[in-house]
Amino acid sequence: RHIINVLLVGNPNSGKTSLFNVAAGKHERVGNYSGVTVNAKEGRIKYKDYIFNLVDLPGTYSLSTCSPEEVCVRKQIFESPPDVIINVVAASNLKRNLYLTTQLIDIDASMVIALNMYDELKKSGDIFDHEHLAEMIGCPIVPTVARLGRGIKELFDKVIEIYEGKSSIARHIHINYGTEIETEIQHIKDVICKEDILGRDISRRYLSIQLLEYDKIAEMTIQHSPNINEILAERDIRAQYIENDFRENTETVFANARYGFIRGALKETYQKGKNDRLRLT
Ligand code: GDP
Ligand code: K
Ligand code: MG
Repeated sequence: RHIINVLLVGNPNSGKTSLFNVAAGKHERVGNYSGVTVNAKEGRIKYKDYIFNLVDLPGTYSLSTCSPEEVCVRKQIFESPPDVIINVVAASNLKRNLYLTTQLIDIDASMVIALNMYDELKKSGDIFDHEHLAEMIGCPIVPTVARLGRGIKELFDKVIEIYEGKSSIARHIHINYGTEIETEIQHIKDVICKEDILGRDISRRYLSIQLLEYDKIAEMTIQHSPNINEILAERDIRAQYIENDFRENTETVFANARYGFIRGALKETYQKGKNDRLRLT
């Protein structure tokens, strides 16, 4: 049997540990507060022709480098790259949860989204065309109710499809940050491309974005590059252009662009339901 390495990535309280427990038959503590999962936990699942090596990680809102959780998740993604990431997204709080998703898209990870807490969404009466969103972002989205074990088989069926390269909607897409920013990203990418400094599977585009955001781990990634000085000088110039244009620091500019993408995507796919209107009046 082939082994598929799968990583659970998502916000705190999105239901990662519940999903891990129900899929791997474990009994890790779940709780409606953050910080229950502090270390990576592993479980094995036999399903169809495969063995899944499933890893549960601490929750994180982004992949910037502010918190120990974020550093832990990034380390896991880049130092032991999984075959497939399951991005657990709480349907009850899409706007916030999808922020991390935009970063996973930038990484160009092989990914399936578990649209968890689907019961909460149903209860709210809101209508979410998740199939449309899936097409927009080129990544399968599977509704799940981890607490009740619903949708788990369907989720792992999609993981297999992605792994086998048979997903009909999986595409490499990236968030379009707009012409000005895209131009600056390209300039840095070009400098990085001159030397193959990476030797591992990390998207140059993502690295360029992170350098523009003055990300410390990204800077460490290029520390042995023969042209590190050239890359950092180019970064400084390009970041300055962006900051002059937008009158904000680059981190804020990228964050705003990501939220802008999410707002646009949800505007097309998400409709407040009757229940909500009743509650408001
Ligand atoms: P984690 O922080 O991402 O590991 O999330 P947990 O698995 O600890 O779950 C956080 C809380 O959400 C717990 O109280 C779970 O029982 C609850 N929960 C998990 N999945 C679902 C679901 O699909 N629907 C609902 N309503 N609650 C869920
Ligand atoms: K939790
Ligand atoms: Mg957990």
